[in-house]
Amino acid sequence: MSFINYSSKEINCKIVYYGAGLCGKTNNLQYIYRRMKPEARGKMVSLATETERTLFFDFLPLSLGEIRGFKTRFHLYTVPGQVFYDASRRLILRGVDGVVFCADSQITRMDANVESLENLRYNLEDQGYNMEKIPLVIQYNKRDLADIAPIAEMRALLNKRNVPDFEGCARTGAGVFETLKAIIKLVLNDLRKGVR
Ligand SMILES: Nc1nc2c(ncn2[C@@H]2O[C@H](COP(=O)(O)OP(=O)(O)OP(=O)(O)O)[C@@H](O)[C@H]2O)c(=O)[nH]1
Ligand SMILES: [Mg+2]
Repeated sequence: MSFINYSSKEINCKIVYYGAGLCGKTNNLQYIYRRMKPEARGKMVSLATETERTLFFDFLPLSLGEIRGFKTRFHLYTVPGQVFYDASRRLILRGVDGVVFCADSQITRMDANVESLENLRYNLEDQGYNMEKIPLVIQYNKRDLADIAPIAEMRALLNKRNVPDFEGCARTGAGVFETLKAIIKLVLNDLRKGVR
């Protein structure tokens, strides 16, 4: 739920990067962190194992200037993709305003992508959100690898709602800001309409 504080003139929005294990969610946030000006970003917090798998979440707050006199902050989170961390994913989805679904383009990961998208639907609806209405953007990540599925195939499988989608390579940063800008735009549109 976007948090609008009228006395301090602040808007806070929460964006969650969701997707199967190792699809590249943490790499998205790391790239954003590296490229944002220090005055626009807060500290990035990562709770990860030694092998860099996200254990609980990553968190990166961004200050994106003012909208009609309100300081606007976006709080970016990633969920842990590993199947057994479902309780954490549910917790992190609380109060979400927009979701980036990060898909792994490798052919061998298609089942994991589908499973993760279904898990997102289940967890959102469990908390009273409508999967068909929540601001959603899809990123087809790891386009730099060799054994990847064609975009048309991934679209047919993962983007039935026809939401904005982008090819990406989170390691080099390709598509990362396009994805972020698109989800911010959708969240702000909803905010303007007073949906949330
Ligand atoms: N080749 C390639 N590798 C990538 C890309 N994005 C991420 N990786 C690699 O994939 C691995 C996993 O990336 P993470 O960003 O940690 O994945 P994650 O989705 O946060 O994984 P969990 O925290 O386990 O859910 C790392 O070794 C990354 O370097 C990409 O676009 N291309
Ligand atoms: Mg991670």
